[in-house]
Amino acid sequence: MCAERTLPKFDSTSIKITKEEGLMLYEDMVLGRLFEDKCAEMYYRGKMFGFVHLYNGQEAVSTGVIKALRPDQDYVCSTYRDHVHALSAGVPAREVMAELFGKETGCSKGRGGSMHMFSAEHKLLGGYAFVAEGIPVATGAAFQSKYRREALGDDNFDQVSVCFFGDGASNNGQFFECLNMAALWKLPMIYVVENNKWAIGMAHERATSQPEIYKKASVFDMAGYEVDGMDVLAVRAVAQEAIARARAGEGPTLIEALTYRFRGHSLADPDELRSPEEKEYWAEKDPIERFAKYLQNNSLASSEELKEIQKKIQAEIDEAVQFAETSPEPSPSELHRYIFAED
Ligand SMILES: Cc1ncc(C[n+]2csc(CCOP(=O)(O)OP(=O)(O)O)c2C)c(N)n1
Repeated sequence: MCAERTLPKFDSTSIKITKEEGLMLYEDMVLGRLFEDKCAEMYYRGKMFGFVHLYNGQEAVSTGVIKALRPDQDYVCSTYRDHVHALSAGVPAREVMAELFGKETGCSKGRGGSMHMFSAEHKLLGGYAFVAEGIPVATGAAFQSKYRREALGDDNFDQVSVCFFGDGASNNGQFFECLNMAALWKLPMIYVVENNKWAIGMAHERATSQPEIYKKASVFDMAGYEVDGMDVLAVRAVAQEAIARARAGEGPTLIEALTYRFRGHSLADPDELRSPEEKEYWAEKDPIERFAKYLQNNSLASSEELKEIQKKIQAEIDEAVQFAETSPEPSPSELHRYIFAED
């Protein structure tokens, strides 16, 4: 088992959330979890093709960050582990499921599949299969927001861009190049590294000279924070601070969220390299169960209300599967649509 880092202390009594906010955060995490449990079931029933990477265990990061953004205005950029980011960004579950089924009604019109969720409407810049590939894309989006606002004087462009990626991506050259540019130009950018300790079967500590990724921000004179990625309120608090900094023109932030994926790297991974003790240690930190306890202990929700939410979400997911199953395949006559190359 890898050595565990001491997590930064977060005093949840120091913040106040309303019942409405609490239920919204809970619902989003439950949606991510139940949606992906259904994905696993559908994958093993042969309904999906290629690699499918699930996000189980990391939900507090997606919810904590994305639900602090302005919906449909701020940009979100993801990786191949992108279903839950898409859901948090507001892409309807049925469109994400249909994309996984390769159907025309999917958010990328069935052309992308699991690793390439995209939605212009919801400002989702895409899932990307190459490790670190989204980092320059999101940095470019942040550059255009700043350029339109400052050079062209368009006040509507006080957007923030958020880029999610894994610990493995933080050793890629694009990470360093983009952080440098974002800091130099004070871009409204938030880099969220989801340190789940593993890059497929490579333990983070074995691959990285400085495993505390947030510290790399200081080299660029950038704000860098580590946060307990299993605590949605802690993630939300650090995200809100970073968003305010970005909107105020004070530049980018690197957030390192310490988290864990509860399943193998992809649904094709037998997950034999991580020890049972390590998996159990992290399973006990389940972010959804933890937040459910918080809501009940603070009289923000009863267990019946939480069960109702689970039931409602399960119905939404069942409907999404029905929609995906009955949707048409993309037509072969449209094979050349949505590509850049010309004959
Ligand atoms: C440029 C590139 N190199 C290698 C791969 C193969 N690969 C796919 S996922 C992965 C591990 C990435 O781990 P991490 O960034 O920590 O993200 P996580 O899977 O933990 O979410 C690798 C090496 C790839 N997709 N792209």
